[in-house]
Amino acid sequence: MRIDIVVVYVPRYRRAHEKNFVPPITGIHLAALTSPEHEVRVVHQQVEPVRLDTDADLVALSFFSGFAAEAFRLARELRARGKIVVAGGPHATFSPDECLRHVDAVVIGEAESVWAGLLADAARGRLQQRYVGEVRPLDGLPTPRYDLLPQSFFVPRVLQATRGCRFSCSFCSVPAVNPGFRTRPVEEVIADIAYDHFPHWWQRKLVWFWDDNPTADRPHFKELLRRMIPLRRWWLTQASLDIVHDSELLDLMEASGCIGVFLGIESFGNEALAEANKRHNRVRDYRQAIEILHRRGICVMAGFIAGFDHDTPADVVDMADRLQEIGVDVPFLSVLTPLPGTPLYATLAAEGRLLPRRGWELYNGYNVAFRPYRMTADELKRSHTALWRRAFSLPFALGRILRSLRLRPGAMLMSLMMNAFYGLKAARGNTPRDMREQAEDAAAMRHHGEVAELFLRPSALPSSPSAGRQQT
Ligand code: B12
Ligand code: SF4
Repeated sequence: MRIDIVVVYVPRYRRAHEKNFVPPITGIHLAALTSPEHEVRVVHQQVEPVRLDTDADLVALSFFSGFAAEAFRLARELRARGKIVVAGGPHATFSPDECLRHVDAVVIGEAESVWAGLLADAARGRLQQRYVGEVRPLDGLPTPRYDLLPQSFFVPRVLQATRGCRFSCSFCSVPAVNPGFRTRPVEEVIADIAYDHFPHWWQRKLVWFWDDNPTADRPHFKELLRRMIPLRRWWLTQASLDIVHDSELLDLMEASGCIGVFLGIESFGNEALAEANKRHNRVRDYRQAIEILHRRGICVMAGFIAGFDHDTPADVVDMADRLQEIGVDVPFLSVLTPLPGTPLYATLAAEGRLLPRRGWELYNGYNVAFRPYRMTADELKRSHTALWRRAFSLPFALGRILRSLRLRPGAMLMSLMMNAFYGLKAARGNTPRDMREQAEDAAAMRHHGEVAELFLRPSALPSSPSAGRQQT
């Protein structure tokens, strides 16, 4: 069969947004899992259009909740042209019934145990509707098909050394999407890192771990870092703040070429952190933790969330100054989003606080889909936009760039590129889209008026993946 794997994307900014910095791994991983008897292509909608007149027999759509409306539109168009359409990913995992109104089959959970069977069934004309992936050990995963990526991606070598996370923050679906914490054999991760068929030196140099927290199993991660030292790469990852207390780990990170760490700092409010079940973060430790990473020359990227029950609009805007004070090099600013499958979703649904008539397009991390506690939904959106503008204003972005001049070269480069990127966006008024813009776009996608009623009523979803799962 000819197979197109499409990683769905919808712009989240008002105007054009250059999106070829770093690709998702999902498409090229699924392609690597695909038997060579099939002809496979990977389409990243963030950088290229999806061809509805494709000659593929089967189109596999991967999407987050925020992109579900677009995925359903694509499915409708492709099925009208006689294609078999299957769906997978976090949204399909938590909302399989909704997806099945738009696609021929859905994969719930991880694909490794079911993908080959699904394709064989499709080839024989015996496709079933639901395939439930098992949570298996990660041994033997293939190297992602980097050769199928458009060459324009700045950091094409994305990979995973682990899956899952040992924490359970209320707003995060990771514990449900990737249950437990699993590691890949070090040897196999090194094989991915050693892949070198990229045209540009920086593409060969850079490695981006798309893990949730690969540092959770210290012996495994330290062994990996020891093995990475001779490869002389520059690498980036997500991690938890507790890494700063492990000097052996920091030594190895430095020696193996770590240039950037993304920390989920989330909030400056202790009550908000408790509410988020993020008790492993302590506000008083932030500045020192970042300083420790800076002393190693590492660029600190950090995620912040606006809209916890304890937040007021002033607290939200104030985050711009506070993240600057603690020394964050690159901030990522989100609005609290009740993602399906999270404890937050279950709580807000039970409290009747999921806003009706707010479709999945508003579950994209930049919009408000629930009733906040100490402000209105509009106030939260407006204060988030004000936060975003202030945090990426020229003085703030420039200040961060100047401060990062003392970091190691790769880290400095990352800080420079990302701050310049977001700073220029802010200077041009290219802010995250507002709710009306996002909703209007989705309404256009729904032009046949047949997107499920669930689309307008996400509160009808199961709150855990198991509630939505059925055996085939
Ligand atoms: C890497 C990552 C990113 C990267 C790359 C984004 C990307 N498009 O891939 C970055 C940092 C850019 C990112 C951003 C965001 N992310 Co993110 N991200 C992840 C992370 C940590 C790993 C995903 C990954 O690559 N896994 C490895 C691959 C191999 O696995 P996979 O994608 O899960 O796919 C497997 C299965 O799901 C399944 N599968 C997936 N698709 C398909 C399709 C078919 C047809 C089939 C058969 C199977 C299948 O098979 C695969 C193999 O088992 C996950 C957390 C997690 N543990 O999943 C969050 C996660 C996916 N992100 C999430 C979110 C919400 C976001 C943001 C909206 C956050 C924000 N506030 O801005 C943005 C969206 C921006 C964007 N442009 O897409 C949520 C999605 C939840 C949901 N219901 O939609 C997750 C689950 C984390 C969470 N907070 O709960 N993210
Ligand atoms: S937010 Fe980060 S630390 Fe919390 S459960 Fe998700 S991946 Fe783990």
